[in-house]
Amino acid sequence: MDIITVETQPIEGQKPGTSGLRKKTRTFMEPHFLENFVQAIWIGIGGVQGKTLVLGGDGRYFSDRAAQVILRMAAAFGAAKVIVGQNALLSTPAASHLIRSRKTDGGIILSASHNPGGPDGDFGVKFNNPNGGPAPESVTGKIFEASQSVTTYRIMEAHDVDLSTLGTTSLGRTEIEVVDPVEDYAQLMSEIFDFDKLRALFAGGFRMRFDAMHAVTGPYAKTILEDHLGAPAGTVINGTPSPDFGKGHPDPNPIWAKELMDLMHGPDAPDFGAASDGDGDRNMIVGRNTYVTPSDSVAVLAANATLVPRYADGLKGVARSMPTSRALDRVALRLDCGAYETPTGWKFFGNLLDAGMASLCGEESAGTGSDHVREKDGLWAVLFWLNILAERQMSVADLMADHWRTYGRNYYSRHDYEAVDADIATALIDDLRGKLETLPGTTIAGQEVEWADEFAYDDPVDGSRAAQQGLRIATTDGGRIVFRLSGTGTEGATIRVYLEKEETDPEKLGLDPQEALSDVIAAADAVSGLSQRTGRSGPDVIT
Ligand code: G16
Repeated sequence: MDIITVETQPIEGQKPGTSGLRKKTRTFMEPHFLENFVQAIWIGIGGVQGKTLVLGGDGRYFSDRAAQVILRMAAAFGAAKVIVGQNALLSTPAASHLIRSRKTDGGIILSASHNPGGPDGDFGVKFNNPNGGPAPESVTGKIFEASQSVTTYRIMEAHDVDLSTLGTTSLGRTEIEVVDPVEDYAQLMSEIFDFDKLRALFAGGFRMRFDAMHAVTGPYAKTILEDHLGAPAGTVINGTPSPDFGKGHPDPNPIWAKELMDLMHGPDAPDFGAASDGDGDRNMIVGRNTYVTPSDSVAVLAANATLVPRYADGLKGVARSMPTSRALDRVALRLDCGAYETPTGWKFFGNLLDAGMASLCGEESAGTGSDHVREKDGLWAVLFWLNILAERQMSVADLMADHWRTYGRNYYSRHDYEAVDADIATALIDDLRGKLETLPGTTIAGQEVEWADEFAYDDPVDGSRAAQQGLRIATTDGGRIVFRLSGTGTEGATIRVYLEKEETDPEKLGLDPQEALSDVIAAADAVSGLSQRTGRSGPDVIT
């Protein structure tokens, strides 16, 4: 097997975003695009010679080809070993767990998360550090730098490695171990949660639907929910991963998981519904006629954490991304534990988790996780909810009502404007940034501004600073508007507007969120001129 050196030149647009490099699949399939980026990763992490890596992903279109290229490039660079999920499948949290439990030097995850797959969909490549978490900006910066000066890459000429058969083979001197993608992860879940209690719950007739959205969590959910916990066959729907996610959009929110939402709001709704995304790190929680926002979900998990064996002694601290609602802060106040506010991006939680400052984290973008891995974890969140429901023996609706009575409610919604002309979106943010200073004390659409700023984060562990992480406007009555541009889109720009309003009046805890937020929504439009500048009459997605 020869190692060849291929001449190339830097390709524009290889700057990792919120979570690795995400592009149109066809872009990744262009000559040298993937290879250049992998070469940049190897350089950015200081080489892979003698190292052990994990490799896997959500099985989307082009993953099989990309995995073979990465294996041949790892071999060409002298990697000692690559641990690969069977058929190159590994959910993101399972990959994180494997990186940690096998004490490897990191791993590569092939996924564009919740974005659609297929030749006309999206693809992505992300490097995770030895702690199992997404590489921090200090590393992604080096990878980007390397991508800008790459002129050659090395690759081994070899036949495809058989990734369908479990066991160990080799590629040149590099050992390739193909592992069951589910086994270790399922074991970890059984150590965190009270599986006996969950078995009893299902044995008692508790009905649940888990929508795997034709993505990676299908095999994980079937094994854990149906095989280990005894949920009836058919509990998991859309459970076979397909390269184009059944031509769907594997994003677990009320828009894209409509099949599940309709079921949960229908006459024969089961007790509990949940969904996960393309790579298994996001989750949606829904009870009978009750959708739980991700911001509320993490607050509920924190408030009830001691009911779960792993967290029985309490939480070390909690963390949320800045745009996530402050419902979690209310819980932290009562628990008297540390509460941290980080920029959007799971990578910012890594240091807090590693330092033992936080043990539970959550984001408005349907991500919840803990220190059991260093990624957010969809199925873990679902099992956490099940464990709480098994202990508290009440419906999701009653649990939420009880939570809001105890802590107050943070009405919350995110409005997304997708595929906006990038220049228009940038100008909108720039102009708003320019007038933030003048806003305090003024009234916008009936809302009095208390303070306004641009969020910057100083990491309390390593002192690094992340600037320009979103524009915040807070109103005197406990409302908050946040504007930022998404770092995961692949087409034009996505403007995200995060809307929040606190409510403690017991009479006003059961409103429809869009109704409760109508003043804040009007103020957001008035202060930014969003609808006028983009020509849009409303958001593309409301979550
Ligand atoms: C990624 C990040 C999350 C982030 C989300 C949305 O999630 O890991 O931390 O909240 O993107 O980011 P943005 O608002 O910049 O689009 P995932 O599930 O896409 O990997």
